[in-house]
Amino acid sequence: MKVAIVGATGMVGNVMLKVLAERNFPITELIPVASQKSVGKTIPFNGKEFTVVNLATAVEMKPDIALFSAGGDTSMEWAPKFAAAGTTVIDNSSAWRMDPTKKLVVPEINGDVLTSEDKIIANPNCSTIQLVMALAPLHKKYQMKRVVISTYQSVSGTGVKAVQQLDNEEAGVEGEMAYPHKIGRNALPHCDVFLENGYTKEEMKLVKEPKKILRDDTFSVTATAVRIPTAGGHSEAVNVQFENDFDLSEVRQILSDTDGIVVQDDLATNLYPMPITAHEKDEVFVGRIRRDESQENTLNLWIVADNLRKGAATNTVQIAEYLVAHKLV
Ligand code: 2RA
Repeated sequence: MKVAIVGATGMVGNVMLKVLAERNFPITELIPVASQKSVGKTIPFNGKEFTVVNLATAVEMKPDIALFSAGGDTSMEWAPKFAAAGTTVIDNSSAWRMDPTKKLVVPEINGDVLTSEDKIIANPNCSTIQLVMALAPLHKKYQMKRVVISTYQSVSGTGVKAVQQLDNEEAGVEGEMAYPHKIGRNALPHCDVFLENGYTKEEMKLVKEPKKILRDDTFSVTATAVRIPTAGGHSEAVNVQFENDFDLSEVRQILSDTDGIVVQDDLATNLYPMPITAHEKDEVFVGRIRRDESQENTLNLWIVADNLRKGAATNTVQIAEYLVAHKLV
């Protein structure tokens, strides 16, 4: 399999390379793609060195699959060019996610929507992936009615500049600001840009993407996305009301039995998910499972995952694995 990594020198691109190697994805040729300033550099992969090329050259090399993490503008311009050359694109940006002609996929949930005709496939937003991984099996059993989410998102979701801002603040040195305010010992209710309705783009991703992935728009969602000074992953406090009542022990069992989910929930030993314990893992961790005593049929959950792995690179590679396993590429 000839595989291009568009954005190979970025944070998610680097994690993609790590995950591809860890999972022994069947790569015969790697095509690292980056901006002109990186062209000609080499990137190590599976004991070999591969030379970085620009986008136009990568299209001409006709990769079988191109994993994109290079921003929405690059995806909008270049994904169709790769697709026209016969490449299957799996894109991490928000560019194609809500396009009705494109699939938005978490393989464990809706991999079955994929066909060999899909040449541009959207990887959901990181905070969406961890949310639906936990909610999908519960929705199937109890039918969601309304979901209220508060996120606590790592600076790594913003990118290198944001991680550098936090490092600089902690080191007491001046540097470029990724955020409008200091992030150290702070919390910013501001992930991505504000929209006309007062929500941020990040919050509207949480409102819209789960309905497409779960193929059901009968439930409602509201969200508040908050940036906090952590590095290891995104956390979410989730309050979900179902149409039907549930049994807490059955909820735990359903989650424990779900591939990709790890329940960490033992108050006697202070066991609950945390970014520092989710860091560099591919599972989605669920804890603080308890009934909301203020409203019928309603559950509170705490969900944590590494936003660069299952939230981005690993889910992307899992989509590629699904395509290969089902002979769709
Ligand atoms: C964030 N989910 O955390 C967005 C993009 N990675 O900023």
